[in-house]
Amino acid sequence: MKRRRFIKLSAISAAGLVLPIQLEGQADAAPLLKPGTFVTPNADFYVLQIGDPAKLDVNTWRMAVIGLVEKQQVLRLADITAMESLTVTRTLKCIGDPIGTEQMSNAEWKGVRLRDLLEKVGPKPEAKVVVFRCADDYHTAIPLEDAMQAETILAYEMNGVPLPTEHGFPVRLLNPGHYGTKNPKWIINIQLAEAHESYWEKRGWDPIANVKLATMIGTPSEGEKIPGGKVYTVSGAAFDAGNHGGIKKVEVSIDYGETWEEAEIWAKDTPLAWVLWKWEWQVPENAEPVEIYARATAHNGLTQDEIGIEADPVGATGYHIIDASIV
Ligand SMILES: Nc1nc2c(c(=O)[nH]1)N[C@H]1C(S)=C(S)[C@@H](COP(=O)(O)O)O[C@H]1N2
Ligand SMILES: [Mo]
Repeated sequence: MKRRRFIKLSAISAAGLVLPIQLEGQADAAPLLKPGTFVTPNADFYVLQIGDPAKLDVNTWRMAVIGLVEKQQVLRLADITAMESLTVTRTLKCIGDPIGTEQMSNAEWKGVRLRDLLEKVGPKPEAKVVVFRCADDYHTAIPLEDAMQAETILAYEMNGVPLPTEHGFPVRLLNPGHYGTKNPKWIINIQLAEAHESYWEKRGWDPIANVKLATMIGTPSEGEKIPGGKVYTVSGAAFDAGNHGGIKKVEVSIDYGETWEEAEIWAKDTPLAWVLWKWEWQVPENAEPVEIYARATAHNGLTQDEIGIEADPVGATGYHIIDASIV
């Protein structure tokens, strides 16, 4: 029995319009892997914010660390780059991203541990959250406990170059396990406080914003015509941001979820980065419509559910399903 998708894809994301990705019909072209590279080039990395990207001058940029601290500080970029640095691979994903769309990208980032900075200012015992205020008037807060984790990073380089303007130059936060909303760009002020209601929380979105287990299918694309009788590479990405222990396996179904075939994971790093997967499908000869499902299982045993929820307000879940046809 042909089952239809349960997820209503919403057209508007948390932070702007999600434009449908238009791909050319690939009937004649050789199937490609999508995403095709583990690290997304900066030019292809998704960009989302409440307004225009802020253009900041590094000579005048200062970042104040204030609030419930023993000793407030004002830093220049050179003060931050002089600190002990580390390089990490991190995937960012938008909370407003409907299942299967492409507000998800992966990069190599260089920066410093936020906790090294917080130790310099000395949080007072009453401090419970760290508030980030940004040059575009965006603001968000994270629990102090999260801020003190070794994986929470203030990044100033992306794929080997200074953060591009659109991605937060000169400094942004990388907050492991959390959707994009908790990864502020163009930071100009860090304040330790008892509580804070962030920009998107005021508009009804989840204040915690933990990334959900999700899988996207990159090839084929919606409506694609797949030549019968040949091998076709179904491919995509899966990500849980480490919230369920990382991705253990990805499976594909072409019979509405009756049976599942395990895909090959061809690129991975720590659970804080996506995994890329592919499955070689021997396409039947008969011309007919086909639905392709994909789901992931995490190391803690959680497998994605067919019945999903829309992105608003906690992030979308469910299978990504592609309607295509064998021709
Ligand atoms: N200053 C600022 N930071 C922000 C936002 C914003 O509107 N302003 N949007 C957030 C959201 S919703 C997402 S999904 C990510 C996107 O990061 P990227 O544009 O580098 O991919 O930035 C986050 N950080
Ligand atoms: Mo987002």
